Amino acid sequence: MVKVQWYPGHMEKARREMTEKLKAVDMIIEVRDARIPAASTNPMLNQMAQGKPRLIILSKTDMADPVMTEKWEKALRSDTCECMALDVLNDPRCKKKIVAASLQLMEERRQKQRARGIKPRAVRAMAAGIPNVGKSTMINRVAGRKSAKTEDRPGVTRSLTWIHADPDLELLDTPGVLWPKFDDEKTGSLLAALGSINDNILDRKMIAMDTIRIVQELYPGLLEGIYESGEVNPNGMLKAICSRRGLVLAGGEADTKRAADLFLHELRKGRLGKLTLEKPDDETEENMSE
Ligand SMILES: Nc1nc2c(ncn2[C@@H]2O[C@H](COP(=O)(O)OP(=O)(O)OP(=O)(O)O)[C@@H](O)[C@H]2O)c(=O)[nH]1
Ligand SMILES: [Mg+2]
Repeated sequence: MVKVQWYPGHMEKARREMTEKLKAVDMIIEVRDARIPAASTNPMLNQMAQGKPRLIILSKTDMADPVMTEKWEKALRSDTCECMALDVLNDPRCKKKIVAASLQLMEERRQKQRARGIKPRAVRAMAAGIPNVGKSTMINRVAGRKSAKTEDRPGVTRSLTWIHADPDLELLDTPGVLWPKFDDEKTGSLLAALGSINDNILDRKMIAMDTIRIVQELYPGLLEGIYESGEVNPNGMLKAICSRRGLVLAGGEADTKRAADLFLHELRKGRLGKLTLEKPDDETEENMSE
């Protein structure tokens, strides 16, 4: 697997500002990509959040494997953590669900305030997560207007901004933040494959090959069917893409670099089907003991 890392100065700056702002925050809304629910969590966030109630939103569920999404939702839920999978872009019930879940997580404290005759103020939640998972899109959905800038590339949001999204919920938009060293190379490859790492610094052919291997393992036969290839290794798959899509260099040689870009593009846009590239731990263990 190829080794990737992306931790530019603006992320370290954002991390510091987020730590500072957390004092004024009641809870965290952590947005993760439903297609990679483990790789898309930032371990630094756990240290920063220090036991604040958390709502995990698995975004982009419209492109994830529904069976796996349900398993992940269950696996990630705990006493202090609610988890919901959402198509943040299209689900019309987004706002209602997110506001209700946030109020629910803060209910105990709000109840105590009411008992003391205090009218609870709006819940203040920090939207946090790695780049390009849909934090700003989620905020816009709750606000019902385009308050935060969104774009399909990592590193769009650059400053921390409070948005009065709902009378009951104020949301702090934050820049996507990664961490200085990924635990393993697979995490880096998955983050790169789904567009959370700046493409310009990547060896995209290596990323594509790593990802082809992962997809072949989890969804045997899928790519072979789509690209009409036999059972081939990742480089063979890139060559099959070249011949299906007519990607040839001047000398007639297969243009595997372009095939890699095309593959990553189709994967990111969900055109290869609803795929989830990681299984919850217990699933993996089950498989191992079989
Ligand atoms: N299909 C689909 N696309 C989504 C969903 N949520 C977000 N997107 C898209 O993902 C891209 C990134 O969304 P943003 O809201 O800018 O992501 P972000 O987490 O704020 O990114 P940074 O500010 O760069 O950290 C945009 O092109 C969105 O339209 C979703 O649930 N489904
Ligand atoms: Mg953003």
